[in-house]
Amino acid sequence: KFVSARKVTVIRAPFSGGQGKGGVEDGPDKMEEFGLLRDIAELGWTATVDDPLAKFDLATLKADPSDVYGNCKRPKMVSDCCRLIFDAATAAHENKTLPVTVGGDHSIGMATILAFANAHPDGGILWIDAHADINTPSTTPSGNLHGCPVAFAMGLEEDSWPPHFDWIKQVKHKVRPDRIAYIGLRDVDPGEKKLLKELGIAAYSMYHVDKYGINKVVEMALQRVNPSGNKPVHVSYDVDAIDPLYVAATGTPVRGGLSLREGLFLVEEIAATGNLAGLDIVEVNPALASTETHIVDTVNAGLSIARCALGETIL
Ligand code: 5AB
Ligand code: MN
Ligand code: MN
Ligand code: MN
Repeated sequence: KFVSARKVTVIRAPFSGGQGKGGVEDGPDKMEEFGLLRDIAELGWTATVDDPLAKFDLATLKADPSDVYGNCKRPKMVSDCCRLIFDAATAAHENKTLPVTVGGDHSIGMATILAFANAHPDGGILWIDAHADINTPSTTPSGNLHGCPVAFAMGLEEDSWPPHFDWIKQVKHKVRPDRIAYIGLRDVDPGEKKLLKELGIAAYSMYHVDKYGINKVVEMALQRVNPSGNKPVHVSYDVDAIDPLYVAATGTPVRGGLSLREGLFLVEEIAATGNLAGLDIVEVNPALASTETHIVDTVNAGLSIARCALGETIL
């Protein structure tokens, strides 16, 4: 269909410039150490690995104190890296492979969902997260660009953008507000709430998961972003959507999240539609664990998300 014969492109995104904490750049290495490529192969997929940021010295770029614009932190680093990830994801779509982008912080989501929307203008996006990540440079309370990727990919409030992001303005098909839905929200900033309301974006918070159950929520979300049921779907999965009981090693944990099973069920459901055409797994930060168990649990949750997305079923 949208992806030919079980081919994935694993896009490594060992990137941490979208937020201040160190360690999230080790996400791809840890996921690979725990068997990401083995698991992909065991499920019958052929993987090509792309490492678009390999040419950068990311630690030096992150330490550059001059890379600020207004209150936005590291706009040049985020933009330069996202542009390369956008190109890698675009190539993966052109080759009819399934891009699986492994972060790294969630700022790289601007690149992957923009590439998806541009390659599949009629596709739908699910953003699985405790946070809405739709702050603009004028609403961001932290200046951390991992809280802003959805706004950039939608082209919201372009006048407030650091000029580094001008390249996004040239991308033909942006993310449409009626083609993205959230699941798992529980920490949304005031400016974000206003944008979600104004734009009429489908947002299923933990309140809705409690009220309707995860099965109904996934069904409603898919209905919103893919009403015909036959268009491609991209899943941008921030592991902090899952409760910190199961996923402790992440930068911005918020209690009261999805259970591990709810978090995996929703990917199993999307995989079962046969429409999955893009996946991000982000915000695994092995350095933020206080015990070895935290690292093992968090990385294994990331791997389980990947396996469920690629069609693993319990029976
Ligand atoms: B994450 C916050 N909304 O903008 C902000 O982990 C948190 O990619 C953003 O979802 C969290 O700084 C970004 C307060
Ligand atoms: Mn594609
Ligand atoms: Mn988050
Ligand atoms: Mn996020």
